[in-house]
Amino acid sequence: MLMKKSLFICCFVFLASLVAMPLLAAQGDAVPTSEPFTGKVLVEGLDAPWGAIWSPDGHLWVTEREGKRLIDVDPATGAKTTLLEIDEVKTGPQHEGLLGLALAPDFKTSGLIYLTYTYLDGKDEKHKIVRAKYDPAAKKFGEPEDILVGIPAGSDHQGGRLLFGPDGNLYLTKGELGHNQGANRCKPNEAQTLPTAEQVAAKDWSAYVGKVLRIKPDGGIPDDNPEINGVRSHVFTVGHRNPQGLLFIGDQLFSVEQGPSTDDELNHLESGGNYGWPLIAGYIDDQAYAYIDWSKVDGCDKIAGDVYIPADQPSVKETSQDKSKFKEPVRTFYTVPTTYNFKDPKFGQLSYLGWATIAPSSLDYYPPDGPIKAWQNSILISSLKNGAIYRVPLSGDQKQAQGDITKYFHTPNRYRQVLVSQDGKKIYVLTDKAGNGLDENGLPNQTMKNPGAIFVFEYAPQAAPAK
Ligand SMILES: [Ca+2]
Ligand SMILES: [Ca+2]
Repeated sequence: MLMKKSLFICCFVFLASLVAMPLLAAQGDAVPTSEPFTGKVLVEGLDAPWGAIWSPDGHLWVTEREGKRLIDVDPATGAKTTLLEIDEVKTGPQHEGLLGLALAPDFKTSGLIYLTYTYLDGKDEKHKIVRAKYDPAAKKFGEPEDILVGIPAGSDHQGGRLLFGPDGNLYLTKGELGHNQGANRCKPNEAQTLPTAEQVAAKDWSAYVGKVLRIKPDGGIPDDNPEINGVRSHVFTVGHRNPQGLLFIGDQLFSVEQGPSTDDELNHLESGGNYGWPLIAGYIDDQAYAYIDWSKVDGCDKIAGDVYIPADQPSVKETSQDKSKFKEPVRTFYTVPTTYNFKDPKFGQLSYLGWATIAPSSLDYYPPDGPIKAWQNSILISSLKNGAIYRVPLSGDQKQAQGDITKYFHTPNRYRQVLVSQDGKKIYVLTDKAGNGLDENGLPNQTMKNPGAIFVFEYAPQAAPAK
């Protein structure tokens, strides 16, 4: 089974009302949904909103990936102002541009915000982290200062989520640039490649693809970063595909990453851990995935490489690895048998939309004392492909997933980030401005209903239940 039955039971009540009503039709529309949430469009037409955080005065600070801007959005009215524009940002249709942002823990005194984006270094595309200082009089940020430059970048799987930990260090998710698939299928995947001492000394960060990095606020390497294969670098964890979500709950770090044709992952990240990609997708179970190094296949550029297992190519079984060297995910979305139909004709040319994945893009935490009782101590995950929020309840020690996954707030859009309001009563969702997803009937949709929007779903226990 692709999904547990309970997932559908929960969602149908909510979905039914969404389909029946013109929800989220236009900016400012307040449209009743089924109890207990109402939904509205706060703002629309942003230039690919990618990351959002709460500002010190309770506004949303949002990066526009293609707009190359950091903007302030009033969460009550949707009014927006520009805080910073960065001309140097190199944009692309999907993965390149201004990405994550993080407020310095000492913002009140330092006024610093950290941002991460792709840029051109000569002809080479790279990825960097900068910081900029807030000018309260001008209500704008000043010229950014480089913190860490020369991180690899490319046209696919950039990662890009940025977060401060309770340890005062910065964490950055870095994808493996989509190597070994699609247009980049003949480039070797280096998510398992480790930096050498010589590379670190030369500030050659080429092995940072497919990793989560841990970085001092001045760009340096923390003294207590893991020594992996005898080398300490910015690398905190290894073996990721396209990690786009990062979350601390207390001092516990979680991530979500996009799997190949199955096995999107929720991971609990531990220092020095190896999360398996591309040798392993999801659990070490040989289900619907085996690694093929296309760069070593004769005539690679002439073969229409795909990400699931072609019967006629040499592949490496997951179970041939030493299991003790790898960390398995907390949860997958979803693990399916090798016999799964990856080419369901109802998805036409966009067959990947029928694969057993949700394309997770971010995650946030619903706290144990939040007013939505059923949601307490849960992780919320935004889905690009399905335009929905998935809720994963956690165990009491907040380290394991527990219970059924439920799905909420589906619309024919791609959800880039989910953010819980500070009072726990509202859920904010950023949408992509373009791309492919699934419509109300679970069929391919190439026209986003609310491009570049921020939605607000408000908990409304007093609202009448939907019939
Ligand atoms: Ca993994
Ligand atoms: Ca597997």
